[in-house]
Amino acid sequence: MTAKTPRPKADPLDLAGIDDLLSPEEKAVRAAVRQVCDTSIDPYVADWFESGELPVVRELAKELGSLGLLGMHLEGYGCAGMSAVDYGLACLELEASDSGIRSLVSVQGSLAMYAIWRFGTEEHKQQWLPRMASGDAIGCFGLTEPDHGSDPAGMRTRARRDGADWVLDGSKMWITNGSVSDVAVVWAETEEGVRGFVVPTDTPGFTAHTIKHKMSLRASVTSELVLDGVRLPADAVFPEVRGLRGPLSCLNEARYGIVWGAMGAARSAFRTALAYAGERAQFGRPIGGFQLTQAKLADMAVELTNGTLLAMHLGRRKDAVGLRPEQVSLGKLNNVSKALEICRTARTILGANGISLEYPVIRHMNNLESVLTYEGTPEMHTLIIGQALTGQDAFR
Ligand code: TGC
Ligand code: FAD
Repeated sequence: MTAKTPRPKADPLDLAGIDDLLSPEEKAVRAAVRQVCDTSIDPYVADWFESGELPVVRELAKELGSLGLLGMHLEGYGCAGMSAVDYGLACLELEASDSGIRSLVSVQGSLAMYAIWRFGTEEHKQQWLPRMASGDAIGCFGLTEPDHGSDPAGMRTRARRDGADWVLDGSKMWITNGSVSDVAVVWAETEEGVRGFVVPTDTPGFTAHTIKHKMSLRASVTSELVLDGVRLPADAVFPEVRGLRGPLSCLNEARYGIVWGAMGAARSAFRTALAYAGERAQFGRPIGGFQLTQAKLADMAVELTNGTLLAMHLGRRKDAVGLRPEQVSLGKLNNVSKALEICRTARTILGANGISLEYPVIRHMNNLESVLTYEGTPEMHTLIIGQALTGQDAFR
């Protein structure tokens, strides 16, 4: 650049120029996801949130499936086989629309499909993965129970042998996609430790009840699963994996997507607050002209940049050598907490309008309260990092 070349105008949503770290192919993936968000999600999502329903869940699943977004980082069986960074970029764009829609995709691809892809038999994979990749079948992942959330080791759901069959009894709570699922991956205690089961949801004894009265993740189906003498054939179980290693391996995948996704919700709130600060005038000038507002906006831009860079680093590392659980925890802990702070600050900049669903800010803020809790609370991720740092287990 010569001294006379004018400096290109700064992109307020990417002050550090993180975009330059993306290849043209990665930018194309991002643009394709943004387009479907712009046309099929953004015009409707505030209404879905307000009504607490996702009436088009099946159509949406098929549309997302046709774009290759379901199980997009898995190879074979109709899955797109994309990179971790591609998957992260998709999560970011989806969550810029709504955390509930990113959750639909995360639970389908990173939890239910990943569990079957990683631990299932060839028959499980053939039966479920192509239909799940296309969005023709929806899956859920049942780990949490009413009395066992952070500590799944205490789960009470039991699977016992009855002749060649398995019989499952128990319940799972707060299960995303539960009442719209065709298949549930259910983790249950057996005589040999925790094992995973592939449960078609039309199996007698399986029921799912939608949880109402949520003030967060309202554009997402959340359910209680009841397993009352659910009889499954011998081959319904994941053959090899035993113990919590099974479900926790799947959580690594979904938590990774959240590292990116949270920055999408933050970006949307920041963009809204920045525009509002430029238009809203008080005391005879735009509120963006006051130092206190600028300090808020600058802090938000710094945290958005830091979080997106961390996501990018973890994505590149995942593609190159894989991630250790504490590296995923670092990203989930930081990015969700910072995204929530960004949304709360954005809400203050919007004043009274900040509490209205006319703007996306309070929707993102409320959604992130769920994202903070699910896939491991901040306390769990703090303790996972603490364990990695000190070698001491402080969970119990
Ligand atoms: P611990 O004794 O540490 O470990 C048991 C076994 O698991 C292995 N392990 C892991 N393996 C893979 N990935 C990880 N991240 C792993 N962490 C541990 C470990 O090596 C051991 O293996 P082995 O072979 O020696 O038996 O287990 P613990 O009982 O002390 O628990 C550890 C703790 C607290 C970190 C874990 O329980 C935990 O992460 N709790 C949080 C529960 C949670 O996050 N639930 C999420 C449910 S799903 C969900 O929320 C979906 S939200 C919807 C959406 O994603 O959009
Ligand atoms: P608890 O474990 O009871 O924790 C309550 C509080 O105590 C938290 O602040 C926690 O950090 C703290 N705490 C617990 N233990 C300790 C400790 N040792 N030290 C310090 N603090 C501690 N689960 C699924 O299996 N599948 C899903 O699809 C799914 N989807 C979800 C969707 C939504 C909208 C929500 C809200 C939850 C979903 N969950 C799902 C459940 C989620 O994973 C759990 O809510 C989460 O793991 C926390 O469990 P809990 O709610 O029982 O809280």
